[in-house]
Amino acid sequence: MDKNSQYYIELDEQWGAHTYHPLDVVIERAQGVWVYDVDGNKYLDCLSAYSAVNQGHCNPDIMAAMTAQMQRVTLTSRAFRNDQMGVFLAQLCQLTGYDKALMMNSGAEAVETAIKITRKWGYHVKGVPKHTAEIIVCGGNFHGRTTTIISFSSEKKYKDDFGPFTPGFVTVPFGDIDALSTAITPHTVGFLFEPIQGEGGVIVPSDGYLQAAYALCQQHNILFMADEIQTGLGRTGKLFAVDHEDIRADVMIIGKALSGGFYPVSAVLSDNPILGLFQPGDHGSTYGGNPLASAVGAAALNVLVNDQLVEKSAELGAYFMGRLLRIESPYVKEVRGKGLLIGVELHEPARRFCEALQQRGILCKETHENVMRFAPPLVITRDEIDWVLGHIEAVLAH
Ligand code: IF1
Repeated sequence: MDKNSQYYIELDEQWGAHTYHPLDVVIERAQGVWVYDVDGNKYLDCLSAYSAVNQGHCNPDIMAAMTAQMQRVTLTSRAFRNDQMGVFLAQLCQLTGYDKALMMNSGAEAVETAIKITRKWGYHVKGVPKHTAEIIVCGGNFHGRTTTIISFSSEKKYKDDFGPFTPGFVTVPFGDIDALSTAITPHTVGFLFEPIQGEGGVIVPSDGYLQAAYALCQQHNILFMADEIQTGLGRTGKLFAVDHEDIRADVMIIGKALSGGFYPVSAVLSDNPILGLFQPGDHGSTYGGNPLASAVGAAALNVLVNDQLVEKSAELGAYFMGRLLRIESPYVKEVRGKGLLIGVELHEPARRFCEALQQRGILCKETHENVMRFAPPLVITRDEIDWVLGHIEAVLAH
């Protein structure tokens, strides 16, 4: 029997929990910016697995490092040491300018880790009374799916059926510096934010907001906690999106592209006075810091640097955005973003436009109902962007 898309879709629907409503495209292989489905169609991927495959699908350098390490040792657990983790952490810290890093697996785990270390810092360094720490978060945030993280989600769908919730979080509107200032109390230990809200609909705060928020945090001895799981590692045309405002997070959270899509690798970066507070037994993970993840992460960073993907993202992103801004379409409300993280907000639901692009060989996914998100792998070429733009223009024209 010829196994077409429908066959696999029915398997998913019967045997899997229905936590997603994906486009009906069943991918069987991918290379660089291109993905291929089981029906023989080819698509240019403008989602990049939510920015996890910044280095391009099945990047050959990362693949070589992964297959080599797989044949040596994959998992030791942290009960023993391995010869890969420290080498990778040194490389990561030297690239990013932090004293220390702690590896986790998923993005949500890294966010949880950041919350724990920030609370510990609050009790041990700032002197906040035990179990009264508050972390300020932003409306419209997306930081993951664990029970603590959804406790401060403002999205009903992510939260409503899953209480009781973890206390200790205060929500302010994203981009509103006065609201942030008002929310600060003697119990505030951290301010957790995404420099550009991805799930929120590619929301870019106004220039100067993050700098002002950083200044407030410094003034009140509050840790500035950047979730750059999606925006980090070149996606926005800088290594980190906070670099656009020349500020540095006290606690930096990364994931996704840290492995280039081969394997879940996330990390929390910080300095000795903060991350140095963790003591044996405070935190851990069976797979966190394993040699395979370390080898993959090291290769993923090498590709980012050697292939100058940060610079490419800045240059090609500016070009992509410039052309999108020139589209005259009755459907388009706003074009926004930085680097190759671009949102096109429409006056109506974006799904039918995404489906029209799929027909033309381009994969993208709507976010927040009305926003088309374009975030291709950073290895995309200008010719490929031109080709994508031709189709976007056509789809938005009528
Ligand atoms: C899903 C969104 C993107 C993230 C930020 C932490 C995490 C994510 C800023 C958690 C994850 C993903 C998860 C994926 C959809 C996706 C997403 F639309 F939901 F918001 F990328 F835009 N912080 N984002 O963006 O990382 O634990 O998943 O590794 O379906 O949940 P994770």
